[in-house]
Amino acid sequence: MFPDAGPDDPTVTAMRARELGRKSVVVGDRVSLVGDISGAPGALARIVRIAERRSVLRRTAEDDATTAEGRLERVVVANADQLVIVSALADPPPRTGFIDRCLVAAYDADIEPLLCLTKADLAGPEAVLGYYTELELPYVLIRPDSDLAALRALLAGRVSVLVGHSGVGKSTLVNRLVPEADRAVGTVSAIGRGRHTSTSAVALRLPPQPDADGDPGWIIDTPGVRSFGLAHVSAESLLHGFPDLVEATVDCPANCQHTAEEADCALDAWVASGKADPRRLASYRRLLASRSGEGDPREPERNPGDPLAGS
Ligand SMILES: Nc1nc2c(ncn2[C@@H]2O[C@H](COP(=O)(O)OP(=O)(O)OP(=O)(O)O)[C@@H](O)[C@H]2O)c(=O)[nH]1
Ligand SMILES: [Mg+2]
Repeated sequence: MFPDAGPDDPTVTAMRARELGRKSVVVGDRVSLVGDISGAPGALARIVRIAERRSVLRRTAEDDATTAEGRLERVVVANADQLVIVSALADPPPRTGFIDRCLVAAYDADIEPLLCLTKADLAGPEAVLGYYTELELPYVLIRPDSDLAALRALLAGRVSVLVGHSGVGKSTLVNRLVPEADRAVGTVSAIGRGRHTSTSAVALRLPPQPDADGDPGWIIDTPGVRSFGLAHVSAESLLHGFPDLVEATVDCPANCQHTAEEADCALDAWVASGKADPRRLASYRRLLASRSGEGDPREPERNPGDPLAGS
């Protein structure tokens, strides 16, 4: 991918060269090519080098750090500047636990988060936004007829990656932003059981806007994920996804694990005095528990208070 290439530069088909060894190329990687880079039909170039990655967004396949499968770490995309966390306000219902996990992944990877609430024609955003009032989390509301100018402005000049459950409307949004993208869109089925419409990540150049100068940016559509596993993130780094809580921990005793069992964890007093939402502390502790194999593995991203599936 060439963020600095112009819209008229050719699209080149390339394969990995053998000298790359076991290194995998992921969406967003900037690479060096040799061979036929004309972009002519049938032309094939070779990828001989992967540039150092500016950021790496990872997720663990499942959240169980105690099994080999659970520790299987996947690079979702390289070099993203912004993580667009896409959550529908209904059908499927929003999961604040999922959003919390994405925030942890974003802060861990040093990628800026943007909350994108879709299907605003079906339900209001108050409950979700109320949960995040303490965070200065930028957000956009999307409905089928909404103007996308504000979103385009937030996407301009950077590489943004969309993540979210299957059926929340990622590809629908990409098709609106990039009309020629022609991403397949599906019908919503029960979370976890349904077929995922998109099966691979694709980076697309956003079209230039008549009223804006400069690079309109890139958008990366990804397949829906059931849960955003964080087994690769250290317990200490988990806290960075909770900037509304992190300040309190300076008053914790040495080696405090911040679990509900810690008698002197300063986080309890912090929420008791109204400095943060108790639901955020509960979500953080559920995340901690899920990493040690406790908690409900079927719905790791659902927090109490989130709507039930199908409602
Ligand atoms: N009512 C309403 N429906 C929407 C909206 N955005 C998307 N949809 C519908 O939601 C369904 C799923 O949309 P997709 O764009 O395929 O969802 P996705 O996130 O790409 O799903 P995966 O590729 O499986 O991860 C489609 O039937 C869309 O028409 C919206 O803002 N409002
Ligand atoms: Mg899709």
